[in-house]
Formats: sequence, structure tokens, C-alpha cells
Amino acid sequence: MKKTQKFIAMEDKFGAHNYHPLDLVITKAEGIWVEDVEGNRYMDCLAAYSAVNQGHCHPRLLKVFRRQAAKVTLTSRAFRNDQLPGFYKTLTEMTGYQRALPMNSGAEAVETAIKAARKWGYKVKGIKKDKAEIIVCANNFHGRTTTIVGFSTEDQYKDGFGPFTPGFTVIPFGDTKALEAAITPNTCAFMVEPIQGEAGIIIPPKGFLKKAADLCKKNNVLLICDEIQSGLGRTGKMFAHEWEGVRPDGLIVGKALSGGFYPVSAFLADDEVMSVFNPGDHGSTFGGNPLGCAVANEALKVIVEEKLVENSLKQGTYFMDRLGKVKAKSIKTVRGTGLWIGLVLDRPARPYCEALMAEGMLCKETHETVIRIAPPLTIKKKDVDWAMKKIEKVFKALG
Ligand code: IF1
Repeated sequence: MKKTQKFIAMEDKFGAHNYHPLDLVITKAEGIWVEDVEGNRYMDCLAAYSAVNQGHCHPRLLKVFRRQAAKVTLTSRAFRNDQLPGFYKTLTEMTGYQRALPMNSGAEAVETAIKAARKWGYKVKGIKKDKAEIIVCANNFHGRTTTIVGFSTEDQYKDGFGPFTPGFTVIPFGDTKALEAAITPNTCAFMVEPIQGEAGIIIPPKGFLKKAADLCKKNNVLLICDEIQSGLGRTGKMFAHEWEGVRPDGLIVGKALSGGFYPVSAFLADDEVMSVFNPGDHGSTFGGNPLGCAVANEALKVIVEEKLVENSLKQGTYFMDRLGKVKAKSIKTVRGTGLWIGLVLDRPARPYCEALMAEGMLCKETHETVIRIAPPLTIKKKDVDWAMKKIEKVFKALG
């Protein structure tokens, strides 16, 4: 543990203490496996919060990344580059939207969606200046900027960071009656995660998103889905909203969009919404950069060509079925969809995550009592069998 302790001590001394990670120091990774500085191997069942759906250091992405890094990495949007157009084309064709706006982090793409929705509200819907309202859900997680944490319902995310941006209304997740009641003539959008990730992989009642989409349509309100975590195959569909057969007016993607190589996010919409942006309204130095675009273009193709969405559903269904058969007093329920599984305990999940780590399996608890299992979508049946052995062993030991 010598090397590990050295790195941890250095990190603790010089870094801000805004995280409490598990005490392993990763030095390399490939596919679903990571290796720490002591030479221990682990199966990664977090996949960088679904940013490495394609698996760590995917060879196709590495090749494109290397090639592009040696050519040109950044031009800014003051000039054009030859990678952005192809990325636009792949992304819009894959998602079925007319236009995309590229950013870097997920939070920036959410901010982009908020700006688009508000401006659409003023310029298209005719809402009076500064009156636009956006409806969001309790226990949402959309990022960490001051505007976004302002409409979080988690005290810790907000504490000490006010004053916050007005114009957001919170309703309970999954409650269409509350949504209907919350809509006013000033409502420009309803922004929602189709399945809530940080909240503990919460699947809303069946029909919620469909009914929400109908209500939005009836009231001339944009439905915006944050699929930064739920999208790109994680739930066993390319996008989680497909489970409900709806088409959001705006779609937010990030994380796996670049397969973990580079922060790439985007807001997608049709002309009616996207045309509210004029030159100078919005942007970012790195958004749409050639390195990010090249790797994201390839990352999208890998998801389709390697049939990762299909594999997510297949292995996820098998994994959940196996987990459902684990006999342990501490397990309350197993829930999830595709390779996005929450093992809900009646006690803190952290000791279980630590025990699993000792067995070579990396999971991260969420909301104290939920073990989240979300490996890269490249996982195979034999890997799931391996993981189940470890899980069964840990639950046998800890109850
Ligand atoms: C961290 C959580 C997961 C997201 C959705 C936007 C963003 C996220 C649905 C913002 C980001 C991340 C952030 C990361 C941990 C992780 C997370 F626990 F915090 F909620 F995955 F479950 N919309 N989620 O899930 O994207 O700006 O981070 O690129 O450490 O904060 P970002």
C-alpha cells in the first residue's frame, strides 16, 4: 500500500476536499478492467458514471484520438474545423434532431438547454420579459453550476452557494397531476431525467414521461430530457425516453458521447428551438473542438457498430435476474433497466462497496443505501458471472 498512501497523502495535502473517493489509485484501464498503482485489477462497475460505456481506452477511440491530437486539437469557434461537421451529421442522424450545439461538460449542456428554453419562451411562445418558468423534478441531478444547484432539492448541493437563479418550479418526480398543476402560461419547459441517476436509479411510474409529453404538447411547453447519464445505451435503449415512446423537444447528452476521452456534451433540438441562438448568444472556447468532435464521432459509431445497446439490455437483464436471486437480509430490492442497476439495501451501502473492492469489484454507493452497478456496456456474460461470484461472497459475509 506504500505507493497508494503516498498518492493519497499528496492529493489530500494539495487538493480541494470536495470528494471522498474509495482509496484506490488507478493507473491504467482497458475495457471493463482497471488497475491500481499496486498492480491490483478490478472490474469497473461504475464506468465513470456512465462516461465509459464503450469501455476504457477503446482501441478505435484511442486511434482516432491519437491521430487527431497530432493534427489539430483546438481552433476555437472563431474559425471552422474539419471535424465538427461530421460530428454534427452523425449525432443528428443518430438522434433524429435537426441541429446540435456542442459544449464540454454535462452541466454546460444543461445550461445551454435552459438558455434555449427560455429564449424560445420569449421569442416563440411570447412570454413576457424575465417571466419564463422551467419545471423540474425533486431529487433531480443536472450538474453543479450555481443556476443548476439552485433548483436542486439536495441541501448539501446548495448550502452556502446562494443566492440562486429564479424561475424554476419543483414537482415530485413521476407526478403528472403535479406537473399539470405547475404549468402556467409562463412555463417554457419541463426538464427531466427519464430515469433519475443520482437519486438512486429511480424509474418513474409507467406512462409518466408519455403523459408529461402530452401535457407539454397541449400547453405549448418544451419537454427537455437530460439523458447525460441515461442515454447512449445505458438503459438498454439508445435513449431512455424510447422506453416510453416519446420524442422530447430538446435532448441533452454528454458523458459517453466521447467514451471517456474528452469532455464532450451537446444540446439537441429542431429548428424551432435551436434557431433562437444567434452568433454571439452562446458558446465556449472548447465546445466543438476538433479533438473532441473526432473522438465523439467515433464513440457514437462504436455504440452502434458494436451493438452496445443490445448488449446492455441482454447482460443487464441477466445481471438483474441473478441479483434478484441473492439471498441476504440486507437487500430490500433490486431495480434498474439495462446495465443500470441499483441494489437497494436496508443499511449503509459503503461497507459493501468496500468489501466488493477488496474482492476486485468497483461499485459506488448512492444515497447511502443503494449500491449502483453500471459497468461498461461491453461487459460479457462470463464477466457478469464473475461479478456475481464476488457479490454472493460479500453478501454471505456481511449479510
Ligand atoms: C460528480 C452524480 C452520477 C448527470 C445528469 C447532468 C450531469 C450529470 C443526469 C452533469 C452528472 C455526475 C457528476 C459527477 C457524479 C455523477 C453522478 F452522482 F453526481 F449524480 F452519475 F450519478 N445530468 N453526473 O448525472 O454532468 O457536468 O458532471 O459532466 O462527481 O459530480 P457533468
